[in-house]
Amino acid sequence: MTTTARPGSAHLDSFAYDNLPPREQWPELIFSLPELEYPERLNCAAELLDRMCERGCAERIALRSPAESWTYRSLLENVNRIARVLQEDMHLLPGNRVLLRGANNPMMAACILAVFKAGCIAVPTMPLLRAKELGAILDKAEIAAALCSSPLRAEMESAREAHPVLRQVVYFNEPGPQGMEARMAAKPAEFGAVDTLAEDVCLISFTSGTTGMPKGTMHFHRDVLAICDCFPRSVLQSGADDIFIGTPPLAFTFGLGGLLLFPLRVGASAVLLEKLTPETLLKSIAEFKATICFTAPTFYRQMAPLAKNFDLSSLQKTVSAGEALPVSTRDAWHKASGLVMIDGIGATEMLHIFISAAGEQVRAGATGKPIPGYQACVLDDNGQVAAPGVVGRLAVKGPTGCRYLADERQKNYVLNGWNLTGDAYEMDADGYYWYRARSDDMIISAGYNIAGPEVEDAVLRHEAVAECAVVGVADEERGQIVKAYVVLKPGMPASDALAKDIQTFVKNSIAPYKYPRAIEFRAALPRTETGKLQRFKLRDGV
Ligand code: 3UK
Repeated sequence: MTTTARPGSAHLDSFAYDNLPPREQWPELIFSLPELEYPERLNCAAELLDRMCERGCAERIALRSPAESWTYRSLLENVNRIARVLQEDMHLLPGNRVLLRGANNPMMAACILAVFKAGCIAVPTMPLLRAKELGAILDKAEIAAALCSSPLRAEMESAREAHPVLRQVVYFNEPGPQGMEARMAAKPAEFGAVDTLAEDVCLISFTSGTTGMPKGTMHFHRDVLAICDCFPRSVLQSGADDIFIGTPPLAFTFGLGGLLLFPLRVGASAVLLEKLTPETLLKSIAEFKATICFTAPTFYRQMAPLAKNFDLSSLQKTVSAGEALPVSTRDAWHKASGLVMIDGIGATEMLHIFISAAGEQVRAGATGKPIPGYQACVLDDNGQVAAPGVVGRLAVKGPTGCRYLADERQKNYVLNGWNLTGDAYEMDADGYYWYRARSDDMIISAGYNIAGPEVEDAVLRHEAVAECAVVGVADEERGQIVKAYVVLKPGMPASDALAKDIQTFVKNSIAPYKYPRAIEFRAALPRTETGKLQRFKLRDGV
């Protein structure tokens, strides 16, 4: 092990420093709000736990699950005990990476925070990943230690067999004598946070990349707090009395922020639930009297027709992210719940949401404006700032930004200090940002540029349609044609006549050249664990 970490760093293992992109390839970082002025030394877990307890939150509920409620004090004590297990039993050093595996539950949350507090680097992974995918992450981030929730043991063990780099695994939610809970019981409840630099890496989040090797995005202690001090303060305006709920896994930064970091930052509470369906999420909102919900657009779409069966009177704010929010879904949710959806675009590279709007500021169809602390622009093909109304590449910067772990693709994401998210966007004269498509999802048919999501929104308005994905498929005459994959509502039989009817319906609502020349009915659409449509699979005919 080398010690080339930067002077003052708490990292005794310099892996993160050795594998950050060179400084000149980082995006520009801007700290334009007073709340973003952090001290040079900062441990984000100490800020979220010790400081909150000192400020009088100790007896408030931090985490809830169907089985238990943890106060801030009990969360702090459990985190301290786990941090001791990391240091004293597992002999981990600051800077070591720790793989984390588990569904959303209080122990998973505590393990992530304990890794931060011990100055190690958390590498949370999506619960559904298989041994092969885990192996790629273990090798890439050189991970020698893992904390894994007991139900995920089988896949963890096969990854371990194939990847000797992983030397130790401790299981949590595990009754056995070697399990985390038994080890914790033998530890005192105090632990002094490792005195990290604000710029010491504490989190490596792997993207759910659709193609190629997954990319590890590296984030600092400061970044973890910066996302809490941006979107939740200015747009969401959450406070200590809020009860957060939702579906995204804690291993996805959308969930890590929305269901753990944001609530802790303000002394609020988070409901952590495993394996939610639209129905059980609605039921849980009613049961836990949740006030803020985070999930993906398709979940809201599926919840809308069921909402009337539940008491959602506690619910005040709903956040949609992960993919574009079709206006038809925004409308359906508004009709069902009375709530104006807060759409927000975020990215693993940026850690969380950077363009959004709430309440009166919302313009249906637009994602919103850059949130305070972030700047955005649209770049044309020459890398110049495009005029309002011109579709181009979305570029953003703020206090957080892309730093890939040893990856050539850093140069594709960061250009002249801007983060390029890979999205085609348009800014209007009022500064609102309108999502068009993923840049590589734009369809070019007979010379026309067509954005799939716009066609999807038009198809989704048809009364027989439950879900829809639109892609370009190769066509000799037109280069590409627009093809819609459609899931029908229950009880709607597929037929050629219905396909024709949907085509006519779309032609009547948007420019006719955009209508889907081909329609295929499917029982379901391919999606990632985070609810994103996998359009590439449809293009490849899977
Ligand atoms: C797309 C959206 C339109 C967009 C994420 C909130 O999704 C998150 O991170 P990922 O790395 O994907 C990033 C890409 O997803 N996208 C996300 N939100 C929207 N497109 N409208 C939206 N509202 O293509 C973006 O580049 O998986 C979302 C918070 C944290 C996150 N990591």
